[in-house]
Amino acid sequence: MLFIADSIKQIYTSFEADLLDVSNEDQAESLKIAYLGRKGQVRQLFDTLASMSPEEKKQYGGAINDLKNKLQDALQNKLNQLQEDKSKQEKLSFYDYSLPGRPFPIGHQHPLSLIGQQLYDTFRSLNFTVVDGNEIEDDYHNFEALNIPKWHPARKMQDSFYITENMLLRTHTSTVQVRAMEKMKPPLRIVSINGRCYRRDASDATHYPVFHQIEGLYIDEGLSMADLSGLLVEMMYGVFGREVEIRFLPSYFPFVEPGAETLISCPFCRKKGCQVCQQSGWIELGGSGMVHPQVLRNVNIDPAKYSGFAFGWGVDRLAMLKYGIEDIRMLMDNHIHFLEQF
Ligand code: 2NM
Repeated sequence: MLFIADSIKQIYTSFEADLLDVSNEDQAESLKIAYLGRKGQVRQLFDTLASMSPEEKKQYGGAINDLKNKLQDALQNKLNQLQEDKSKQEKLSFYDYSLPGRPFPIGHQHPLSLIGQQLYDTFRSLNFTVVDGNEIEDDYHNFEALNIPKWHPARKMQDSFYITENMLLRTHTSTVQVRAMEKMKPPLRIVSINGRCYRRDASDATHYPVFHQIEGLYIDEGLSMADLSGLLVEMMYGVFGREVEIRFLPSYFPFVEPGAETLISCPFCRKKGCQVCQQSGWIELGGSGMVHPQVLRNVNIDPAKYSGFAFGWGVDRLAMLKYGIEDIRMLMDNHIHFLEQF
């Protein structure tokens, strides 16, 4: 009765091959009829049992039964899989995956932050300590310590917003330098970047009651304006990516001596003359100078031993120059279409 064992194997292999071709429920049904139906191949095997002895019936009946169960299970798995594929297909046609996605809104850095980052990188690379301080200050740190007593005419030029008689919105970030010098022993290298300052100015395209300063301070033995000049060149390289020249025009600030209005050669035309520098080849960016001995004494630094330089420049002005922004108020208005350009 070996032929029954062979038939079982044969039927199973051909079933497996046929099952691979089944790709829908109708085909699965035909396959079921062909193998497991009333006249199917498995049924026919069962029929051959009729003429067998009881032992043979026992032996082969079980084997045929196993075959039947295997085929039924395989068919059921196939049907389940077809069902699953069908519902996936339905979902796919509900969502159109070929449509372009909705753009994910990514924020933009404010131009002041961009310049601030460039300045930060430069000064960190030069081993400066980055410091900041309060926007609300007392009269002493904003004026007195910086050699600007109550009666001094410089106070007129830096009219402030007062909170009380003694407390005000800082008019510059020199307050930060004063507080740092009170705490730290020289030699010291500090910078405050993008510090908000306030002055009672009428606003126009180049003035606004709120502006931002970068102020640096370097105190050590034997420093001079030449060191200051070199640092400013480096600072401008960080922002414009170009080597500029520095020009000092003698000027007066109560907290420095000598003091200078400080200009750079125009990074756009390299001194040939253009719209940005108004054909002059030079652009004024702020003030600088050697820290006044009285300011050093005010913070207990011996001016006989140490000297230092400081500068205070406008970050708003740098941002306007670099990005061609014509009105300083654009930096404060928070108009989304303006900010999205950066
Ligand atoms: C400027 C111009 C020149 C300055 C001086 C100091 C301090 F505190 F060290 F004395 N900080 N910043 C300074 C010097 C600021 O702004 C136009």
